[in-house]
Amino acid sequence: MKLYDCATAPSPRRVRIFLAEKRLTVPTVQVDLRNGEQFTPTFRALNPACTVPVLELDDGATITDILSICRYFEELYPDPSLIGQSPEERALIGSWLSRIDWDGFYGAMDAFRNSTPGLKARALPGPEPYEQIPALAERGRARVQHFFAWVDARLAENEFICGPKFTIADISGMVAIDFAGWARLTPPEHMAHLRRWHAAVSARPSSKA
Ligand SMILES: N[C@@H](CCC(=O)N[C@@H](CS)C(=O)NCC(=O)O)C(=O)O
Repeated sequence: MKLYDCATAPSPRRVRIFLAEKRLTVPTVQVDLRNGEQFTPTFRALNPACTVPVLELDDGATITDILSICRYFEELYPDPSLIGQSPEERALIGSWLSRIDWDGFYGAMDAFRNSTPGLKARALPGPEPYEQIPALAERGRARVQHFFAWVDARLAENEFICGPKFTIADISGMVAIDFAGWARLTPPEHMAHLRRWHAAVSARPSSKA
């Protein structure tokens, strides 16, 4: 088994943190996204979407998105549970996770990718040459501010995003916030709950994975 990774990119970081929380070690192969290694014929053959993370299983099968990779490890190694143990827990965690992806991760991605000069004609990850749309960068910034506000409100009443337990939603939320920093968006001073939680999850050893 091999995890195709890029040490500086937010998406594979989510998988690395998930594995670290489960105390699992998987051999990794670094893919140099800055120099376009994701577009080489070898990598395209592995993942035509030209993105990381990719988990390659021993039989050659490839899993090419964050959540499916995490679910795979959760089923193999259920303890500690990060995606929920009961149908209700799994549904609630899944629901918060999709809100985090929607406003937080995709908002940060739009803000960053539509405004960074080095990403011209690469406004979305993958092989298609999508042009940047400055209005999407602006909208992404607004979505991230909205994301900060609702996560702060949620954390006023909960230790972690889904309640008293650390879950995959906390991993995704922390990585989304750090990614938003690439577009110079940081949680405002007055959002004390968000800042308390972000400091706590960032202090876990897994956050350095
Ligand atoms: N659908 C993928 C998307 C992952 C993704 O967007 N990865 C980015 C790194 S954060 C990537 O590989 N980008 C390649 C590029 O920008 O060309 C998932 O959810 O795992």
